[in-house]
Amino acid sequence: MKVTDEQTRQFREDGITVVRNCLNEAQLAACYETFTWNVANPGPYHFRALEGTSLATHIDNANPHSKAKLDALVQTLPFAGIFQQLWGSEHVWYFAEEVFVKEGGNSGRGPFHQDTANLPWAGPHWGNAWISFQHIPKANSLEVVRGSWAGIEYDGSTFANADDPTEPLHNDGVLPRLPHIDRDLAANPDSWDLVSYEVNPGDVVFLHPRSVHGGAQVDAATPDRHTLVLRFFGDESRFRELPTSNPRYARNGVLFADEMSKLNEGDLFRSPIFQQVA
Ligand SMILES: O=C(O)CCC(=O)C(=O)O
Ligand SMILES: [Fe+2]
Repeated sequence: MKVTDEQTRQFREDGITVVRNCLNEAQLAACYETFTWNVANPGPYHFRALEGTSLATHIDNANPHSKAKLDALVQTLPFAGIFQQLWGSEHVWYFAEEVFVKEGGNSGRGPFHQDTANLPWAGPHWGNAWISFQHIPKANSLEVVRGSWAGIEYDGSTFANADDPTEPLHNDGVLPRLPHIDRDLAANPDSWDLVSYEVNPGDVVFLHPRSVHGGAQVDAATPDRHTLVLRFFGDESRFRELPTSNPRYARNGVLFADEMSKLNEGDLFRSPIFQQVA
């Protein structure tokens, strides 16, 4: 699948673009089947801290039970070629998935964050394919702070405090605290330059995971959002040590921690555990 110069420019500059009708019906059905299985069979990194709060969302990351299914699935999807073009990379590797389930119209906006707060990554050739299975209006979609992928590396969000989405993950002063984007926007809608796209099933949003981003709320008109995120990396991707104060995320992060312990600061991000797709 060919992407346009404008989509490439958007990804490289803004950190986000959308490809309409990126997945055909069969591909979308295969993605939904894997997504549904993944949600029904949570893995060890199933994140429960938001349960019972106004942000209640089923989030699961790199579920090892689904790895074989997902490695097979990504071979049938067009993302390797798309990322080659968006990045200008010869090679593409598949990292892992994350799932987000918001249901019943009650979940508020997810905390803004950068995936690099808890994943030991650096470099331009990283990308999330954000696949939602419902029609999602712009107001309920993923939001990215334009250009932030190349800006400040902030501390993460604990994702555990519904009253303060900026509660720091590492909290050791190494990385600056996230700005309170929701509060700023409530005071002045022009305070942050956000990019988001209305999507229909089959459309895929591509974002650089170092972008400051967050998933908007669901509501009465759009009560449910089921999202499968597939993460990829290319030639210019490197290992970057995380701050070491939070034992859960120290240095290697929690995902594939044994593999990550073999890499050192600045090394090319390579491991046989990640399937090469181009
Ligand atoms: O869909 C969401 O609510 C958040 C997505 C996200 O954080 C990601 O793609 O990394
Ligand atoms: Fe994220």
